[in-house]
Amino acid sequence: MARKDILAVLITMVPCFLLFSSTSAQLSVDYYSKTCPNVEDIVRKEMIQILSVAPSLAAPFLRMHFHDCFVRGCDGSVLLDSTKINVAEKDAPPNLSLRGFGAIERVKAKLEAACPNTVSCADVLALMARDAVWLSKGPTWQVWLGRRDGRLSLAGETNELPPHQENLTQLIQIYAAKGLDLKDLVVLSGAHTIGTAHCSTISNRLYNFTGQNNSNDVDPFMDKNYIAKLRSKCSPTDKKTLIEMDPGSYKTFDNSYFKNVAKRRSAFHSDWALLTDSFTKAYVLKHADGFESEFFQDFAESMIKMGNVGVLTGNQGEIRKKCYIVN
Ligand code: HEM
Ligand SMILES: *[C@@H]1O[C@H](CO)[C@@H](O)[C@H](O)[C@H]1NC(C)=O
Ligand SMILES: *[C@@H]1O[C@H](CO)[C@@H](O)[C@H](O)[C@H]1NC(C)=O
Ligand SMILES: *[C@@H]1O[C@H](CO)[C@@H](O)[C@H](O)[C@H]1NC(C)=O
Ligand SMILES: CC(=O)N[C@H]1CO[C@H](CO)[C@@H](O)[C@@H]1O
Repeated sequence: MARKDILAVLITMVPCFLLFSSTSAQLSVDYYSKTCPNVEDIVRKEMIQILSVAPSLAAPFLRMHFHDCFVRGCDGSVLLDSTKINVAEKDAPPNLSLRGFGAIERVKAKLEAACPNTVSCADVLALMARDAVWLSKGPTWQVWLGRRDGRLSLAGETNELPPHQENLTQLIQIYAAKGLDLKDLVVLSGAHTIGTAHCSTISNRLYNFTGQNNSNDVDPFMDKNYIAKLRSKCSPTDKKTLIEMDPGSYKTFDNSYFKNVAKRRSAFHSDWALLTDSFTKAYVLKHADGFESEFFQDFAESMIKMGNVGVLTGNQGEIRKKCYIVN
């Protein structure tokens, strides 16, 4: 299916989300049509420029939107800096590897110049994540807008993010707590078709899976050749080196994540775990074998759903002037 057709399908599907998703009731696709009609053009133009200079930021923007939505809802709390009296989400261990905060401030500043005090940081991030996927040759979708920014960010709450060592039972519970189902879990995991991970994140799978810290203590569910390949890149104590999560096409949003998972060549135990349930396994195997346009359509749907998690609307929260600090 051509990309234009996918877009058409998405637009015709959009009303279903209104009917079935109560949290989306106050978001709308034309939220800024009167107050900031060029919002999408401004974000897209900036994104094209940012990614032409720093292409590796596409994946971090997508991941940042996910981290925002899973902690306190999509309210921009991930963007707030710590203060003298508070440690923010940004400074919690799961955020060690988040990048691109400066670029988000630049896009927000452009929007403040065009339409002051109007577009929330939470919406800016949702738009940037969408454009990051599109510019990585993935699908696009209509972003529902009208999120307001929260005023609180607590490092401790990042424990609501899914840990990469988890088995499926726990991942399902973590997603369910956000109103996301088994299909969203397998589909959104496909985001790992772009981006990188730190050696330190995966070193336990390579050297210390059960805590014995010896050369045989590997994750038994990872392909042996792939373990050897990763070990050649990552020493046991390496904290800096990055590995491509989808080797060879980590800059392209495609369905190769599912090929990797099917071959037990995925970065995380949580990716492998998708093979331990009959529904998610069937999804992985089907999409390892093609059906990219169906994955693209599913990804767009699940991203819209994730973008609705715990949003602030109406008079809740505020519209931040700068994303790193409350007004
Ligand atoms: C089962 C749930 C998930 C787990 C356990 C998980 C875990 C992780 C971890 C540990 C990293 C690498 C961090 C590092 O070492 O630098 C990562 C990277 C990434 N994740 Fe996830 N993730 C999950 C779901 C998602 C979702 C839902 C999205 C987006 C929709 C996403 C998007 C990304 C992206 C794009 C990267 C690459 C970031 C970069 O290149 O800097 N992940 N994830
Ligand atoms: C998943 O992990 C939990 C806690 O570690 C454990 O109780 C459960 O049995 C595990 N489930 C599977 C299928 O391994
Ligand atoms: C190995 O794993 C154990 C248990 O998870 C952990 O306590 C220990 O710090 C790890 N050792 C290394 C060198 O990472
Ligand atoms: C783990 O093993 C490596 C050698 O494989 C060693 O250098 C390191 O000190 C060990 N770490 C711990 C905590 O035992
Ligand atoms: C604990 C820690 O390393 N926190 C980091 C979180 O991310 C920000 C922005 O990249 C870093 O400045 C912090 O050091």
